[in-house]
Amino acid sequence: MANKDEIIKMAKEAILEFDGEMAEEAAQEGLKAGVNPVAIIEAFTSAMGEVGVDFEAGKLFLPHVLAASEAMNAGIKILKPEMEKNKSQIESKGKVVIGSIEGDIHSIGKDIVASMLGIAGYDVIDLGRDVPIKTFVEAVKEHKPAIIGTSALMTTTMVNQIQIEEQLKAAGLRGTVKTMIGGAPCTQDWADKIGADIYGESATDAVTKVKAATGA
Ligand code: B12
Repeated sequence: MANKDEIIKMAKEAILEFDGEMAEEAAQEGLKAGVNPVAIIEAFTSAMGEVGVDFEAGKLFLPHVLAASEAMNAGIKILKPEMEKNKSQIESKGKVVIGSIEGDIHSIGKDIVASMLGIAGYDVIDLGRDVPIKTFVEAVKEHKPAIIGTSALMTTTMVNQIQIEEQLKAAGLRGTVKTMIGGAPCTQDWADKIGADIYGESATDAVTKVKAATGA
């Protein structure tokens, strides 16, 4: 049986080689060997970061990025049910509405955050991707969540996070919910600038900060 280092290496290689079957195999081997699924997801994420760097440098093209993200999704699909088995059995710690912001179809990072918050015991309402600002506002009205999280992966869409702040204020809802932002171009500075309550750098960071914000 492969050991942890070999499995982590295989997980990274699978993404770098756009190989969904290898990603599934790494996930399966990892579960068999008792490797923490989060460590495997982190390996996928780090390789996806390398793919992004090569894409930016013009060494890879969009179909490569798509194939890498499909491979990552294939691996995560194997890990998810196993992670959900460890889901907190106690009653819900509160509601979190989450989605990729209007104009942004990137969803991998948001999906990881949503699933880790679910595993941590939150009732997560995932609105999907390219979610209109007004849909977020309506979801706050309907579900009354403790937190609303938006994911933005592009400098062109992160500006829409300002709209979340403004539209929630206009609807008189801003005081009822904490806003959380994340995604590669977002920073603590950006959160401070737009008045978002929480910035989460990663899914683990998001879980820690949501727990602190909800007193759970
Ligand atoms: C995969 C990918 C795609 C895939 C997305 C598949 C999918 N279903 O998500 C596809 C191929 C579809 C795609 C399309 C495009 N992409 Co793209 N893509 C990427 C890539 C390589 C990786 C993103 C990713 O999934 N990373 C892995 C995940 C796990 O990391 P993550 O998203 O950062 O998430 C973590 C944290 O940020 C955080 N987090 C994420 N969301 C949230 C939310 C909250 C609330 C919190 C607290 C935390 C949090 O936690 C996550 C887990 O730890 C990035 C490069 C990069 N370095 O980011 C480019 C990148 C984001 N894409 C880019 C571009 C330009 C595009 C396109 C416009 C390309 C085109 N010409 O069509 C289109 C976008 C169309 C649109 N309207 O959105 C640019 C954006 C540049 C910019 N303006 O800022 C990037 C940066 C690449 C580049 N360097 O040029 N892309």
